[in-house]
Amino acid sequence: MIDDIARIGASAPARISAMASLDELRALEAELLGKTGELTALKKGLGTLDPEERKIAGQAMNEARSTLEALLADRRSVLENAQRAITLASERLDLTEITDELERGTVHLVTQTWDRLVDVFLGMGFTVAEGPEVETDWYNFEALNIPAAHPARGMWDTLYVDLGDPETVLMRTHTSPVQIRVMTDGEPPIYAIMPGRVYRRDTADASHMPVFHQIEGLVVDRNISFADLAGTLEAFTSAYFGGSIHSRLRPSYFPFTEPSAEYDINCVFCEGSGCRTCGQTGWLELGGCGMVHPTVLSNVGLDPEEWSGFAFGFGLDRLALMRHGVDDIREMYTGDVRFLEQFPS
Ligand code: FA5
Repeated sequence: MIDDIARIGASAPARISAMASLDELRALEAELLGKTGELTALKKGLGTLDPEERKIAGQAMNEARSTLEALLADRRSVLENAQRAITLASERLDLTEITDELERGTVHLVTQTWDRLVDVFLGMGFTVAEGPEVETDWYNFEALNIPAAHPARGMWDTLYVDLGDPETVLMRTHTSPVQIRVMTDGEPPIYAIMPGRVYRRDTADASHMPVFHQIEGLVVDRNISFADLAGTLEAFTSAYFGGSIHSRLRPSYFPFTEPSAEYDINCVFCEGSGCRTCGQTGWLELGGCGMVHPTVLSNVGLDPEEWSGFAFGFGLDRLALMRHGVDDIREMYTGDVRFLEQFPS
């Protein structure tokens, strides 16, 4: 029996270290030490030995079992570490890799357009002013010669703020109230542009958003004429769109300008020959303009006999659409990176 124990003990280290997986190791452990294992089978024969031999064989068997258990534990630890390393490698998150692939974002198309318009007008000698998005009825309507119940209020579907008397505080429907602020805060001569966000109860479609941007222009000086307005808009058009695009003014109506006009440019898609976007007219409408109404000048304490001026207001988002050939304004506001990254800043 001692020989059998010695044989098992001698062959075990090589057999144990040959085990390549935890499953194989578990099977070998059962073979060596389990209920039906080799040592257990020998143990059953101890009873047949005389007491002295039984003592020696029993001791040898215990030593062999302890040695095998230690070898099995060592091998198990090696295999468990190897298994853990494989798992860790497969689940590894390489954060440095993400840093490498991280791409620089771009300035939003609306912001790019805003910055570019400001650049163009600064180059033409204008200053920049801004006003609040929450306005009072006075600045948004009254001072602009649109009294309460004036039918022209229907031109701007207004979002009112639940503050103070009913319908006295509102989200500005256009940037024109900033004209009033510029004229009351400063003195002519005034050559200012006023970009900003505006709000209307408009349903979003390919050319409308309930929240969009406008850029307002205001000139007040002595002897300003309609020709100055037309010349300024033409100079802006070629500076912003390039020399092949021209402007035209069409008679229109705004309560705060007289005379009033719509400002159109040659269709940037067909350059004037007529296409689906411009409804075969060859022209695209970008905003309104006109000579500042004498009542508006009086409302801000300026003498219409001494001062005259012109104003304009364009859809800033629409300018961006025209310049970049985008056919749906809603694209600008989905936040879709695939759209935005087409306009690197
Ligand atoms: C005005 O808002 C006037 N305040 C413009 C003005 C200023 C006239 C100074 C005279 C003197 P209107 O409502 O037409 O006008 O809007 C001007 C431009 O804003 C439009 O031509 C269009 O380009 C843009 N716009 C209007 N509504 C929307 C909308 N829902 N979504 C996107 N752009 C719009």
